[in-house]
Amino acid sequence: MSSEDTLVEDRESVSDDRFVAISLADAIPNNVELASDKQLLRAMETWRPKYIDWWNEMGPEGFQVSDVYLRTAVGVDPTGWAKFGHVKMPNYRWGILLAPKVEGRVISHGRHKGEPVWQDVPGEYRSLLRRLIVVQGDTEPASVEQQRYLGATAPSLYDMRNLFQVNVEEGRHLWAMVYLLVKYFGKDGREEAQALLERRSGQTDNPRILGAFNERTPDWLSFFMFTYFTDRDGKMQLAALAESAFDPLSRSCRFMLTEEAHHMFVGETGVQRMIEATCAAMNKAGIKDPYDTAAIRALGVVDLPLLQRKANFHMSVTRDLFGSEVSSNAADAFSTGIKGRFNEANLTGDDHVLTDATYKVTRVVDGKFVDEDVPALRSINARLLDDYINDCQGGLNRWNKVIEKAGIDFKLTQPHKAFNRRIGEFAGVRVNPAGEILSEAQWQAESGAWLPNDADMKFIDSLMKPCHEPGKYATWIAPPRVGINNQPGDFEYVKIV
Ligand code: BYC
Repeated sequence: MSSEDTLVEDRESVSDDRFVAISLADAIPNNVELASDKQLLRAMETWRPKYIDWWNEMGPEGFQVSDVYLRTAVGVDPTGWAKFGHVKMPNYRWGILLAPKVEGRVISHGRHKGEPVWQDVPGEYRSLLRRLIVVQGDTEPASVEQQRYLGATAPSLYDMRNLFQVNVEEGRHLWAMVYLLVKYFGKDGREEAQALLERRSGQTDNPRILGAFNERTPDWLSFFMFTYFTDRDGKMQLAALAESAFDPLSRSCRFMLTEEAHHMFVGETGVQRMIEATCAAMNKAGIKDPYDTAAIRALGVVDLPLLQRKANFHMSVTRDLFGSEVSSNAADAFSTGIKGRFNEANLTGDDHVLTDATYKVTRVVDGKFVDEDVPALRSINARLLDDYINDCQGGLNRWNKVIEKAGIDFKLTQPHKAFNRRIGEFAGVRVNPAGEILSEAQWQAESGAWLPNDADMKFIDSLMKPCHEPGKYATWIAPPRVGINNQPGDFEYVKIV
């Protein structure tokens, strides 16, 4: 039975109206009653072939005709929203999926707190809302573009499949934002939807909007770090947008968050499996010193200090994605109710309006770090960044447990908040991971010890050899504990054509 047959069977056996009304005759699966909204349907049908052209041009290079074991959303409730089956990526069922409507939902924060949420866009907030939706939407195709060459060097079919799963879901997240633009922003929205397919990650004349999404993702270490650290910015930003007074945005983001969780799982377990391979190889060879780089690299595994440098790079670049710590844009987004804080509706201890509240923001004053009380409204980005840094720590703790269990004396840490920053309070200040402010000369002399250096990149490049046989893994990464959807170890996740 093909995966498409399975989808038909599921739909027919389910009468729960929370399920996506998926019809294989429809090009666009959705739970927004697309068929009855002719204008929207027409706009989405016009956009869809352009999206497919973009996917074919900028999506995963070399594997578009291969059958990939993908998870496809077929409903939006927790019990049955996903089905697995081999699919060629261009045939993936991208669609428009919103989390179920919460009846009686009221605005959780800002000057409209307590009023009913909006089902349409208030005219006065139109451009602010559109800007945030465009920025969010822009990151999604950007990440697919950044990762498009990685299939060729995948360390296993399992990892290759996870890469492609992440890619198709980022594609679907673009659909989610395009739906909002096209449905609620008229001609401007349609133009923005088109522009989302035209910008290109890393291109000088028409780049993606945010810095980190123009960086290269040249190797699998970058991919795993990106999916752990940068997708976690996705989690934080989507969670903040899920608090939005604009209910369709909130519902879109709530469903996107369920997919984001898998991306962070790929990142966390990817890094963990690298650590496992390194520790096992070191122990087997009787190497105790994690800084015995030459000996460790000769074993075909990644030394732990290099993992730290890679993590430092991705953490610092991702922290820039939170914007300036002190920002009037962020204050506006909060006061209008368009974007909340992380977990806004459940926060206790303030009035959720924040007119008189303050928040401690770390700043550089006279060459020293000081924690200053800043109006809380203007510190919304600083607070989300602090929440993000806390949220990152869980994975580091779990990785460190693996290292400790292996008896190796090494600990992965988060660098100081100000390390290697280009946006916000710390742009233009040179700071080491320990949080000491440096001169430019000191930075130039020492930063190769804190960020991936040329020798590191050369070594990583030497490891990036494909391992595409079912059940086999590259030396530098341990196999996963369980297969996707409990498949056996030698399962052919990607049938390479
Ligand atoms: N690079 O007051 P400012 C994800 C711009 S990731 C370049 O400092 P604001 C995902 C800013 O746009 C989550 N430019 O900050 C993960 C503004 O420009 P305009 C993506 C930057 O506005 C993995 C100017 O500087 N979602 O989903 O408070 C894979 C001054 O802005 C940067 C969102 O980010 C930068 N790093 O906050 C796939 C949520 N930072 O408008 C997907 C939506 C700032 O003056 N976006 N600028 O021309 C937002 O909430 C806000 O736009 C930001 C910036 C938090 C990004």
